[in-house]
Amino acid sequence: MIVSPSSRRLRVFGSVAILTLIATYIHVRSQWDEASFGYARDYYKSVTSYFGSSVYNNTLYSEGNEEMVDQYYNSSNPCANFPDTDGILLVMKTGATETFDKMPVHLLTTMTCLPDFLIFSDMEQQVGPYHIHDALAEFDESAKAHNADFDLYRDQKECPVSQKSCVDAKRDGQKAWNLDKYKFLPMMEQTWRMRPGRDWYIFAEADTYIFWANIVHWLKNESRLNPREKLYLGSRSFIGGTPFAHGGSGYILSGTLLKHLIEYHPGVVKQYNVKGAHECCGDLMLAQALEEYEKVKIRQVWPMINGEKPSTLPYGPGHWCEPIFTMHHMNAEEISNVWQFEQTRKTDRVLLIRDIYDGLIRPKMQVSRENWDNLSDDVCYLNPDPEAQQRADGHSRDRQKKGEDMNDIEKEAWKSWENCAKVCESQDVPDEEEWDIRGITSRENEPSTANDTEVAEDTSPSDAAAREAWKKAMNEKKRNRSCFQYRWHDEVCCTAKSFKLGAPKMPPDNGDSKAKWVSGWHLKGINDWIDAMGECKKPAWKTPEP
Ligand SMILES: *[C@@H]1O[C@H](CO)[C@@H](O)[C@H](O)[C@H]1NC(C)=O
Ligand SMILES: *[C@@H]1O[C@H](CO)[C@@H](O)[C@H](O)[C@H]1NC(C)=O
Ligand SMILES: *[C@@H]1O[C@H](CO)[C@@H](O)[C@H](O)[C@H]1NC(C)=O
Ligand SMILES: *[C@@H]1O[C@H](CO)[C@@H](O)[C@H](O)[C@H]1NC(C)=O
Ligand SMILES: CC(=O)N[C@H]1CO[C@H](CO)[C@@H](O)[C@@H]1O
Repeated sequence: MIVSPSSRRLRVFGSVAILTLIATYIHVRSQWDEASFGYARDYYKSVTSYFGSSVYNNTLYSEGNEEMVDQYYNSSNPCANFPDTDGILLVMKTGATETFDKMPVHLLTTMTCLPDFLIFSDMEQQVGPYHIHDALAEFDESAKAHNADFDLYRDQKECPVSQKSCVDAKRDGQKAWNLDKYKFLPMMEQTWRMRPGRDWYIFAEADTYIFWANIVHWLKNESRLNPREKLYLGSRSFIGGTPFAHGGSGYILSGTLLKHLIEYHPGVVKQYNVKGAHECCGDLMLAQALEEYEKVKIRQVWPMINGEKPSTLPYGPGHWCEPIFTMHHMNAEEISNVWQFEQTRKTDRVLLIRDIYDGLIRPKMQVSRENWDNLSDDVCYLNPDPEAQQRADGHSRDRQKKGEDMNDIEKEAWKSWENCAKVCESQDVPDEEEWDIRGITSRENEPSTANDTEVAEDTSPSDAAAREAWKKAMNEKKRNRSCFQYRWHDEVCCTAKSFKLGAPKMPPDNGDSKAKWVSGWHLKGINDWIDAMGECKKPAWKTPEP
């Protein structure tokens, strides 16, 4: 081998340099050990002891939920009460433009306790140590090339900066939605290939929160469902008469069903990739594929699998003693809060919808809020004047109570928010104390019986029985309430048959008091209803409907 003088010089120089580096390293390392690292360790110790080893004030603890949650949040052992998810796989779907907004909070909360999961997107991505798979990687190239829905897919790969910067500049959220439907079936195929043979596959979106303790307990113990059967479970929606499991609420496939769909029908993914151009939504297409190839229809698990979040859930009849499995439209802050709620609950019994209300919503309820939409829109009262009817939105118009069905209070309800509030007030039921006042009056009016002194006794058996009967009837009425809250805006009064917190609403530009949104909660009626319902004796698990 011929070595030129200059390269020999380089080699000598290189060796000297490396030797020098090693010597320096050995010399300095001993100092690091005592100095920098030691310093860092001591600093860490002092910080943790100051805060009491990852124990913090529980920011959810507030007046009204002291009975529900601990005052302190001990975050040192988050997975202590996490269920054994053996045999169950989570598959979460997101999109490249939102991955970094939505995924980190999952990775900081529930996913820290999951031994395994898959994340799919419309581009291969990496978030810290977590890999995001491109659901569309194997999509037929020629099918992609001639499909405008794939513009975003191509643009994303060209984006020289962060996806967020590229997409913000275009303000084109619709494109991510158009692309989303193509991910569902390829995702099924890749999931089965990468993680075959699980009992259950839970599919969710990046804005879905999963209550793991409940869903695992139900799947493994409570539901009596057999994963050897072909099962497709979710919250049922319809498009064009076809029932399907709403994707954002999360849905569940048994391993057997996924195996059959993917292994026994090799053409299904390709066929639906083509079909995608003519269908609105991927969750619908999945239902179509399951029906076409496996004759399997969705089984309804709502309201346990749920499309609302704590602030929009309609608490009340049918949404109270039911356990909750999922919630949807959850932003990162909401996900973190619900996780913290689960972590700081004082009990580990099954989490019911009413617990969400008691722990997270009740402390926020107040008599009224301005510039607020409480989502009251079950029954509406409008100005009967034709012009006003014309002005109102169709939704409120369609939900009007018929003139002849209205009482006097309801007839006036559109005139002001105060009038609107009276609709709920008018359903109030007298409290038990009033029995004594009323009871005496009614007894005074009774014809006197053989022994007057006995009638005056408040404790006579017949009297106690009457009191009980009255109480029962009043309780019945309390539970039967149909107005819990109202919203008034521009001569439209709407009331709701459930109670929910809702969301802020932009104040009107012109300061017109008629245009202002006022939302109110009839707290007495809500609390009466809650009292009349009593404790939930046991969780109202729903049997999946065929
Ligand atoms: C915890 O909350 C209390 C009051 O509730 C407050 O005085 C204290 O400073 C808080 N501690 C920390 C570490 O924020
Ligand atoms: C916090 O939890 C850890 C682990 O469960 C426990 O060892 C520690 O004592 C707890 N700290 C407090 C202050 O309760
Ligand atoms: C679920 O069932 C298994 C066996 O059927 C049992 O060992 C386990 O304790 C049950 N878990 C719960 C939370 O009931
Ligand atoms: C409950 O309400 C319905 C409809 O509002 C009514 O028909 C029924 O009589 C009510 N029952 C009681 C016990 O008040
Ligand atoms: C979720 C919901 O029902 N939102 C409604 C709130 O109120 C406005 C105004 O009536 C409606 O347009 C929304 O649909």
